[in-house]
Amino acid sequence: MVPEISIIIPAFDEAERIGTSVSKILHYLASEAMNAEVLVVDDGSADSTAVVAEAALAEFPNIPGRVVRYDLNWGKGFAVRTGLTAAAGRIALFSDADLSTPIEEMNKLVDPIRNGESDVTFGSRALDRTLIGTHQPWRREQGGKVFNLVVRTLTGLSFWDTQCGFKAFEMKKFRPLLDVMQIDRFGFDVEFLYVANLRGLRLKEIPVRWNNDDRSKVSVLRDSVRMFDEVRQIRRNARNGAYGGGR
Ligand SMILES: Nc1nc2c(ncn2[C@@H]2O[C@H](COP(=O)(O)OP(=O)(O)O)[C@@H](O)[C@H]2O)c(=O)[nH]1
Ligand SMILES: [Mg+2]
Repeated sequence: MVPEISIIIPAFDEAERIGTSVSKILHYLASEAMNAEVLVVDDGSADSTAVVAEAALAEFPNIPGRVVRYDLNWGKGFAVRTGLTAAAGRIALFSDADLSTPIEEMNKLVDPIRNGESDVTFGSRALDRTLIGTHQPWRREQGGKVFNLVVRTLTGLSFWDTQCGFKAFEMKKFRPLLDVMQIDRFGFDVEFLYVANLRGLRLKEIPVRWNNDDRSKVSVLRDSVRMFDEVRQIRRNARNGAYGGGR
């Protein structure tokens, strides 16, 4: 049976968190009787991420699940694209391995795609800040606001939080766009939204619950410098026509 939904979890050195997260997702899918598959993409982890994920998936043999892995760490963007390419579902949703947005929120993203209102839906921490339980450290949260301001200025997109690790796609429309995506690390979310918007897909930013997990894998200094570079690269690519024509 073709799954309706593919859930993709990009994972880099997540041996500590991935087992619990996969279990939570599978319990939820089972309790809701959803027709879904789960794909963990091991982004070149040096730890036992793949083994732990496989063990957790094996506990629900009725839910299709697998680990896709490769040896080098290419970055979250590359990992998510790998998962989307392998996805069989009509709708694909990716979620961070720490489930900062609880999986119970998934229908908020999936329903507008199911009923044909939207093509890309994405979780947001900016539209309703009362939904944030545990906040990120102050510096990181402010950094996020600055980053989103830069994104709005440089790309012309009108969204408030492009970076939440919880996004869903109507795959018939989004799959062809994967070919032009070039950003491998944390700037990929911006590229996804930019290209989808340019190509006329219907995007919707949706407030979701969110809780910071302080075992963050993101290095504020190294990764934010890269992210700003990646946003500038998106602008260059757009100018050079790498993303295809407008509407
Ligand atoms: N840091 C990092 N995370 C990656 C990479 N590839 C995939 N990921 C995954 O991207 C997600 C985001 O990381 P996380 O630590 O939750 O970020 P934060 O909560 O925003 O600080 C997690 O599921 C990671 O396992 C990578 O190369 N670096
Ligand atoms: Mg996280």
